[in-house]
Amino acid sequence: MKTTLNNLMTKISKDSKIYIAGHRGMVGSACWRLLEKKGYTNLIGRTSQELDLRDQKAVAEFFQKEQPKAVIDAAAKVGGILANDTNPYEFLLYNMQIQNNLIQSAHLYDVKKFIFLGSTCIYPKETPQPIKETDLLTGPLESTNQWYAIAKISGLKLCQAINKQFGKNFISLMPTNLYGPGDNYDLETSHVLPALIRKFHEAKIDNHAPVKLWGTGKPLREFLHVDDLASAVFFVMNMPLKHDLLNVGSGEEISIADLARLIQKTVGHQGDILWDQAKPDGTLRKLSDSKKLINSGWKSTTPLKTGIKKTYYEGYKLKIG
Ligand code: GFB
Repeated sequence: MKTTLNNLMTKISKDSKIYIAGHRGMVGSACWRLLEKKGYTNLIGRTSQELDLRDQKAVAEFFQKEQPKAVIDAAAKVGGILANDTNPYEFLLYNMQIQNNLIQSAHLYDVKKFIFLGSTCIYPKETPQPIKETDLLTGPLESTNQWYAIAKISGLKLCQAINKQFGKNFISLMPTNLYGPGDNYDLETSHVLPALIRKFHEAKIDNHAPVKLWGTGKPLREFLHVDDLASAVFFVMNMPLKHDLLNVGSGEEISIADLARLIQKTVGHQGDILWDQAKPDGTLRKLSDSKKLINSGWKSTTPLKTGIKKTYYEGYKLKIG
């Protein structure tokens, strides 16, 4: 990365204007909470009604007026395996539109630090584990999420192009599967962890009815609490880094079947678990190698068991009342 001394020295201070794109989503709101707690006083956000991020002109006008010094790009069309598989058009197009508009405006209006968020599904389906940043584009993608992955790859490449050509400091973070407060509990579009919390909770209330889960239960996943991702964003925002693409993971891997048992126990469901093998498994393993970020000084602090308990009692149960 060709980063100028000027950009490396740029300090984001507590009164710097920081725009969090997607501030109402799970990731954006976690970043907002953390920055507010750390004493940052000039955070700005816009709802999708106030600013359509797919509208290039509106985004450019917003940047021209607001002149943020730093941007956290947590705005994206996201969803679980089925949503990805059934809406390829929206996952590819909307994500490219949103990120292109944000990245281009951030470049044109001289944003000093831009943090682009993606996911470890950008890496090839069959790749040595744990997955390193250098594994990018070394093989074919997983078919269910290739649309989202290609959008995110193009976003990180655009950030790298800006760094290379203009000496800027646009950093891409690729977190593993996230969960936590503000997650999506819609059973058709959600990721596995919130879906399982809801399924086990509802089945418990329904006299411990059997719970039907997707796939075989064999795939392995790595989960990261969203507050840990927010701490990585905060870390990266304040650090001059050599790298412009970094994985963010907990290093804690679990099979979907074991995750199901863990959530079942946390919720207190005592019925059977059934597997609907007509639903996709997705990639069989995607454990990230986050050594680059960890060696720079960041680490995750929420063990999965604790995070699930917190998400169930302080997130889901409060949400449903
Ligand atoms: O979290 P998830 O939807 O996404 O699914 P991916 C993970 C695994 O859980 C898959 C299984 O093997 C699913 O078959 N699973 C079992 C379930 N029961 C359920 C259920 O009720 N709901 C869901 N959703 N899954 C997504 C990508 O992949 O992860 C995105 O599609 C993104 O692009 C995101 O990268 C982080 O981990 O397979």
